[in-house]
Amino acid sequence: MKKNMLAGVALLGALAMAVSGCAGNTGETPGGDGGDDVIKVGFAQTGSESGWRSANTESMKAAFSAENGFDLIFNAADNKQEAQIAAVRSFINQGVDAIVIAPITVDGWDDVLTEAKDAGIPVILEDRTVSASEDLYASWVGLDFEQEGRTAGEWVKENFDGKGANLVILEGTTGSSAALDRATGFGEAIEGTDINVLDSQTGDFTRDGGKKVMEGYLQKYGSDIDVLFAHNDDMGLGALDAIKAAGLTPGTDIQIVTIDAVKDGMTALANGEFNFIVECNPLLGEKAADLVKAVLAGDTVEKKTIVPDQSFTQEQAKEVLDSRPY
Ligand code: GZL
Repeated sequence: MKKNMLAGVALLGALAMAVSGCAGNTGETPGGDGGDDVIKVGFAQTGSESGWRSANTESMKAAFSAENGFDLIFNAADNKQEAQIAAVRSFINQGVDAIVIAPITVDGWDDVLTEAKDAGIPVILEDRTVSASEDLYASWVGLDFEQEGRTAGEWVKENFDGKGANLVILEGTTGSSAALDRATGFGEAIEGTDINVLDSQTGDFTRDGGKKVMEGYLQKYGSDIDVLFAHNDDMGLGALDAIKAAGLTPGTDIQIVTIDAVKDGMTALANGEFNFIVECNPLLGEKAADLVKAVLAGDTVEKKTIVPDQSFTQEQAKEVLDSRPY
């Protein structure tokens, strides 16, 4: 009887450990050299809306690789925030060790970030950021979108102020920190100039969106448009098709300034179809992975890490095009 009771107690103990997830948990900090130390990470990407996004996804997958000690669960939300939030909830239910998010829009994150915090799962933001309280995420690594917009605006001011120039704008995804902050920086830079903003609408960071909105601008304003500011290369590349279809020459009849500096954008700049590009570095994977490991190890990390950007003229694009990493 006693023997059976002891066996029963041992079995219950083992079951209790298995249920609580302690089974096999040696109590070691995740992120060691394999086995139980593998760090299980859920990454909620925006989608695949642009060349920049593809480069960012590639960088993240390379950094969160098995050989780097990760088990990555990847989700691309097709640029729909509700799908992205659902993905984060799924990561929480799967009991991942950490969650990384490239939040499509700034608002709407408080509830699911609170759920992750209550579940004891740290969240790292990469690329864009959120309006939720900073205590709901461990850290953010991204770019200075306001400065990117300001740099683009300073170029427009330098080249068009005092000429009564007409400007149209292709905005990024509505409510995204990239679009909001770029608009703020750009607006500050051209304030007080005689540059006339004819129109500003979202093309959702996609080529198709940029083409469709630019077609509308050309129908409405035609050759009165002197300069286009596109919040990313892909919308600018879509606008090229519309400008050429209208019998106008991009880079000459309509000068174009964009943000990102992906290969296709830099090619358009080098061949004279674009006039100026402000870089937005998508290679954030290594920094995001380092942040995850540091947070899980209990290290103190910076709340914000800004990755530096640069800008390019047509001449500079010709020089660097073949050596560009993305
Ligand atoms: C910027 C990023 C933006 C890019 C677009 O960091 O969020 O989203 O500028 C991308 O190309 O779609």
